[in-house]
This record gives sequence, C-alpha cells and structure tokens, in this order.
Amino acid sequence: MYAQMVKSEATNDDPEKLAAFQARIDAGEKIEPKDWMPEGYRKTLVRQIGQHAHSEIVGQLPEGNWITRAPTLERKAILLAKVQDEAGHGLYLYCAAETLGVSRDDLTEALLSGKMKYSSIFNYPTLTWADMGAVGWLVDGAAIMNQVPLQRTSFGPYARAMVRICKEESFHQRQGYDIMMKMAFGTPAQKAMAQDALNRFWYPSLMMFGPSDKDSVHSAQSMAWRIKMNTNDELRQKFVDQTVPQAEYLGLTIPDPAVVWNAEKGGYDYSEPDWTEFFEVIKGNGPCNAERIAARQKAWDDGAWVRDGLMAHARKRAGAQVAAE
Ligand code: BYC
Repeated sequence: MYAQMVKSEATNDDPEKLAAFQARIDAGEKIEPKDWMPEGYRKTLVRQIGQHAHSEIVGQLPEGNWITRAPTLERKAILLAKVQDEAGHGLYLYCAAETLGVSRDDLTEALLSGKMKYSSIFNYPTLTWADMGAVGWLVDGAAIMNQVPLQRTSFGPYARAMVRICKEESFHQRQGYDIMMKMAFGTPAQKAMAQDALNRFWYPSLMMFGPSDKDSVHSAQSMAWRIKMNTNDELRQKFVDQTVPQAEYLGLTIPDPAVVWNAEKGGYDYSEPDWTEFFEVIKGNGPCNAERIAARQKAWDDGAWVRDGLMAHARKRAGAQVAAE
C-alpha cells in the first residue's frame, strides 16, 4: 500500500487546479487534508512526515540504552521523560501522515522492509553517558534547527504537530547541554568523555540536514510547495554557527580544524561530512542499522497480540451495534 502510494507518479493533475493550488501556497495559506492537492505533494508529505515519525520512534533506542545506567535518579527521570516525549512526537507525526490516507500499519511495514528511511543519526551507537549530553545538545539541536521553520510548512496537520514538538525539543536540547556542562566542567576524565562524544557526534549531526544542495533531489520541489522552508546547506550552516560558540563555552574543540570564522560570509567555514559514509548509512550499512530494525521488528511482533485483541474487540462492538439497529 505504501509503495503504491509513494511510487506511482502523478501524471494527470489538472493544470488549472495545479495553478490555483500553487497560488494558495504562495499566499501562505495552509492546505488541509480534505483540500485538493497534487498527487506529488501528497506523496512527498507521506514520505517526509513518515520518515520523520520513524526517526522519532527509532530515536528512542540510542537513548533508551542509557535509562538503566543514568548516573543519578534525577538524570534517569529526565532521560525517561525525554524518551517518552520522542514516542509522543512519533505518534503526532503518524497521525499527521494518516490524514493523507496512509495507515500507520503501512508506514511501519515500509520501515521494517527497508522501503522507508529514518534519520541517519540513529545508526550510530551511544557508547558512554556523555553521549546522552551530545545527543541532546547536537542531535536535538540539529532537529530544532530543521523543525522550527517547519512550524510554517504549508500542510496544516504537519505544521501544527511541529509547534508542540519544537517546544519539547528545546527542553531536550537544554538537558543535553546541561549534561555537557557537568562533564566538561568536571574532572579531566569527564571532560575527556565529553570531548570524545563531541568528536563522534559532530559529523553525523551535520549529516542530519541531508546531502549538500547540489545532491538534494527533493529540495527544489519541496521548497516550491513550502514542505521544506530552507535548503539543507542553509540549515547546516546555521547549525554550525549556533554550535561553535557553545562548544567554546564548554572548553571543547570541534573536531574540524577548518572551523574558522569567515567575516565575509558572516558564518563559520567548516569541512563537509564524508558523504560516502552518509549514503552507505542511509542504504542500511551504518554501524547500527541492523540492530535498530531488529529492535523495531521485535516490538512490532511482540505487540501483535495487542493489535489483534483490539481489532477483535472493535469488530465485536461494530457487530453488536449493527444487530441492535
Ligand atoms: N537521514 O533530497 P533530499 C529527531 C534522504 S529526528 C536519512 O535532500 P529531503 C529526533 C532523503 O530522504 C530528525 N535519510 O531529501 C528524534 C532522500 O531519500 P528518499 C528527523 C536522509 O527529504 C529523537 C535522499 O536522502 N527530522 O528530531 O528533501 C531524538 C535525498 O535527500 C537524510 C526530520 O525528518 C538523513 N539525515 O530532505 C532526537 C525532519 N537526509 O526519501 C531527535 C523532516 C536526506 O528519496 N525532514 N535523506 O529515498 C526533512 O526536513 C527532510 O526530509 C530532510 C531531507 C532534510 C531530512
């Protein structure tokens, strides 16, 4: 079903309807689920919102790894709340995708069969407690940079989901930075752990924004439809500019000697991530891809009896209602 929805190319959109639709987008109007929309617009949204939902759900795994080993009860409670928030984000986003006529089951099956992607970042392991700081600071920081503009995206249910998600992501980023401060201003061993986490998460965080603009296949059309508000490179640059002073405050070094202020462009220069590595990771060959999908497959299989029970109950109730009428 998902493949059918996303692969079939839109060939016969009425040109008049298309022009009227584009005029609504250009006027900054929100598109709602029952409004007419081009098939390509709907497919792009299903792809992007679905990938985003999967990222929130899979994103629980690297952090869930540390819940039982958090250093204090307070840190454990905070991390637990953050991971639960990510589950909530996934659910708002699946709901937004469902308004486009695709079911949550279809999306999940597409994730498990490898037809749909989730963010590359979650295919890297979280090896130490400092990684919880780096994930909150850098990964949630990159997510906010991408998602704040999406509050103004043209599709109403997606834009509205983003408002709440962004509020929660800001808290997540602050808690990550708080862990980094504790570690960076702690003992030399703690500071070394913080630096090591920054070293490992820097380039994968830059990759979260997607390939460089020259290799981004969807950006031009998605920006014309206001599904995306900025190019990948624009957001990556803003992220670097925001993060470098934060690293300086922590007394940590960005693992890229090319990071220097460029007064002419009004931003920091930086080295591109290894794009070969990025494309390998999104093809399924990253360090943790197999482990992440296996964990989601197990959760899906373990939950089958709950879904079956609920469906049987719903069918029984529907049958009883028909009999009563
Ligand atoms: N990872 O033409 P492009 C979070 C794919 S989670 C994997 O530039 P587009 C959080 C792309 O899908 C953050 N794949 O694509 C959760 C396309 O392949 P397909 C998730 C990537 O869509 C828990 C191909 O590369 N955020 O916040 O215009 C804890 C070409 O790329 C990635 C979102 O999903 C990647 N990094 O732009 C903490 C935000 N990058 O689909 C935090 C919404 C690219 O043709 N999504 N690809 O097979 C977006 O803004 C856009 O989809 C992207 C990519 C900027 C990610």
